[in-house]
Amino acid sequence: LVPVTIDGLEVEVPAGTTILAAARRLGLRIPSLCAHPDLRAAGVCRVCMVEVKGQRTLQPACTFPIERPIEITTSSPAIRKARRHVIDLLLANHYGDCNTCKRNNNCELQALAHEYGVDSFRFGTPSAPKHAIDRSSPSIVRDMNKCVLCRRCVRTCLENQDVACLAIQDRGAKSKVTTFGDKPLGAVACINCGQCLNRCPTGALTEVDQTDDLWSVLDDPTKHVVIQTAPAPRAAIGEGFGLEPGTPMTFQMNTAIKRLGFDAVFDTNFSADLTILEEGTELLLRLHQALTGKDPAPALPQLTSCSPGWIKYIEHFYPDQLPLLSSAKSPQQMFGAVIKTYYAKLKGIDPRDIVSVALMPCVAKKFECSRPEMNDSGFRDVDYAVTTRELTKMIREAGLNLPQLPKSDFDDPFETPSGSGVIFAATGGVMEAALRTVIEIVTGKKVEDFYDHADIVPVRGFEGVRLVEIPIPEVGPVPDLLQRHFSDFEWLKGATLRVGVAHGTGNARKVLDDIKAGGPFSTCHFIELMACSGGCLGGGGQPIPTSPEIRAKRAQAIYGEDASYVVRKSHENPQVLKIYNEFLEDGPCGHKSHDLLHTSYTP
Ligand code: HC1
Repeated sequence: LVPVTIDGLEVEVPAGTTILAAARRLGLRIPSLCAHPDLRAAGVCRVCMVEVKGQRTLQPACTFPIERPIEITTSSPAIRKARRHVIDLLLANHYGDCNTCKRNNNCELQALAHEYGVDSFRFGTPSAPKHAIDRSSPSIVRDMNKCVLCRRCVRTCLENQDVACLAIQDRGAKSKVTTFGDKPLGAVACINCGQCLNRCPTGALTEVDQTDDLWSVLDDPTKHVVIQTAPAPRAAIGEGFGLEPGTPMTFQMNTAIKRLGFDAVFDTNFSADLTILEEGTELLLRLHQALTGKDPAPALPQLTSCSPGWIKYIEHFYPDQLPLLSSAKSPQQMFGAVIKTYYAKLKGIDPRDIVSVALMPCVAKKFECSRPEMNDSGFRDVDYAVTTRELTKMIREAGLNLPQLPKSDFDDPFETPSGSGVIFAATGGVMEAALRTVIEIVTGKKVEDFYDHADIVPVRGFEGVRLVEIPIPEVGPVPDLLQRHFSDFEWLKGATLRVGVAHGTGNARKVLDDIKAGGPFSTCHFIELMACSGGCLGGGGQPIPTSPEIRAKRAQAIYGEDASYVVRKSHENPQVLKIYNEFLEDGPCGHKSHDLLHTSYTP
């Protein structure tokens, strides 16, 4: 450990620690635009300059490694002058009208300018935008007039997501963030995950905003407007109203949604549970084929298919591995198909008059619902996917203060919230939900007999990739729901399920390369892959900022909600059992569910 003194405070840090990190340990804040807790240091913005005793010039705190005892000053007239100068220069090149910017009051450049007392444009400011706004993507809007060249988006896309569709071009005054061949974002291999916009300090990258469209349909008395709410937004939306990350707002959000004028609010947990029944049955069918040696050899490991950014990633970069994907649609899309068929019939409403909205933590969901494969109800299954940030904006526009609203339940006929559905939001959650159901269905015993409180802790956590073994020590009788597919489970007795979990497509690449190379993941039976860091709770549509700490707090809220529910397993959700009884009569992976709830992807 190396002793270091920062502003008179002493701390010992491992050799190589940056000044910025050492200062954070002491609770000191050094401002920066290019540093981000999820990214490696770049040292490009020069806002974090500090004095290091013995050095003739100011040094960037984010890249200066502490190798020997040193003395640092983070605030002095020279430092303030230098930082102010950098901010003035950035503003001289920054055409962004704060009043109309999506990031107004949540912009790091604006906050810095305020902090350093900038009350005029010292070097002038552009009088007109220099760049056309790129609206070609179904998910993301790029306005390079607001870019500060911090390269957080470039590093996120390259280092975290392994997509590399953004890059820095040219040097000096000509420098800009661009795409391959300077093409529109919608024409390059972007996976729409929106992880870049979660780390953008300004309004250069934002989601495609559909709130005006939504207000229009809500104002149309001929439309029956319903919304399903994904598990992740409820753990984060409070942040937009000044609450601590991880303050659950599930039931206050239901009240807000009703007051906005929606006719019904449903929980995506219902269709997450439906997904588990479908995807779990598909897994058992593939395992049966593999373990009984039946031809043709099944596609294993089965890969989850609910994260649309991940789907686009495998389509772009590993098309030869597409057969490994589960054919189950995502919960968003399953619910959409159910709403315009089963629900429409139950309520006697013409599906043409139903507007099906999804509240998602994700900007790729906007792309997903526009895919040509997603019309199996005979209509577009989901009409709009809006983000947590868009709903926050609508709630504010309506003059509602979310934290002060009373609580209300979800609406029938999908009103039962479930624990397995809610944990979908955290990395490892889809796997845990699937295991709760598969273990109980196959062994005929309670999952609590094997794991305390049904918490399958080994698949939880935030490591980028995880591999876990789940023994199946005994088997029980085949439940009615699956008798169409299996006469017994003897073929699974004594087997060990090998499962994997990865989050962030950079980690997905590691898993896919490992499968190709015949490594440990190639021997897995089932792998959960999510495009975003931390799973959906770290999605591109969630409140900004994001960081490992914020995502951990959101995860706590998710697991807390799971523990609080009476129904914690997908196969025990009464609404799921009812829909198999009343509508999907031939059960999971039957003909009707195949037509409505499954799909296939082509390279
Ligand atoms: Fe997700 Fe999913 S968990 S993909 O992260 O399978 O977006 O929250 O809604 O569809 O349920 C997102 C979250 C979400 C789907 C579910």
